[in-house]
Formats: sequence, C-alpha cells, structure tokens
Amino acid sequence: MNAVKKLTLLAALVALPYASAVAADYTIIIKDHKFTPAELKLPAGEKHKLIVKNEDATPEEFESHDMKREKIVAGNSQITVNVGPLKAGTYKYFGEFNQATAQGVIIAE
Ligand SMILES: [Cu+2]
Repeated sequence: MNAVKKLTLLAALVALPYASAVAADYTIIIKDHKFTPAELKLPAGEKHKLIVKNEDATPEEFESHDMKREKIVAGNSQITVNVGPLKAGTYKYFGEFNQATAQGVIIAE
C-alpha cells in the first residue's frame, strides 16, 4: 500500500469516532396543526438538528419543556432547533398555538 493510501486510511480511522458525533438532521412537518412524525426516534448522547417545517399558513410555536426549547415558526416557513445531546428517554414537545392537536414525542435511545 503506497504512502498516500496509508495516510488516507489513517485519516479515516482518526475521524471515525467524530463522524458519529456529527449532528444528524431530522425533519418534523406541521400540517393541519399536527406534527409528522408524531413520534421521532433518534440516537441518545448526540447533538441533533430538528428542521421544523410549517406547511400551514398560520404561525406555530414549537415548544418543549423537556428539551427546554421554545421557538416560533411562521406560516409556510421553517426553523432549525438544535437539541441534545439527550439522555436516553422520552421528550414531549407541542405546538403552543394548537395544543389540542399539535403534540409529539422524541425518543432518544
Ligand atoms: Cu411558549
């Protein structure tokens, strides 16, 4: 194996542990004042980006006491909510403006 290949392999091996810690993005859609998926599973112990896409014309407030997050998303737009690293467990979130229907959970495992 030539020197370049050896160095490339070495770099890949060194980067490997960090690769798994890189934030993974998850998309949550708001439509008709409901979240889809209403249940989202993601790896515990890592940071994640939640992309909350509001497909309704009216604004919503993405809120989670469990994850200590609260952010307004305007109608027909999207926001990014950074969460974690979360311990394994269940984290509720809701749409403050439509709490009767806009309910969801994140399961970190
Ligand atoms: Cu609020």
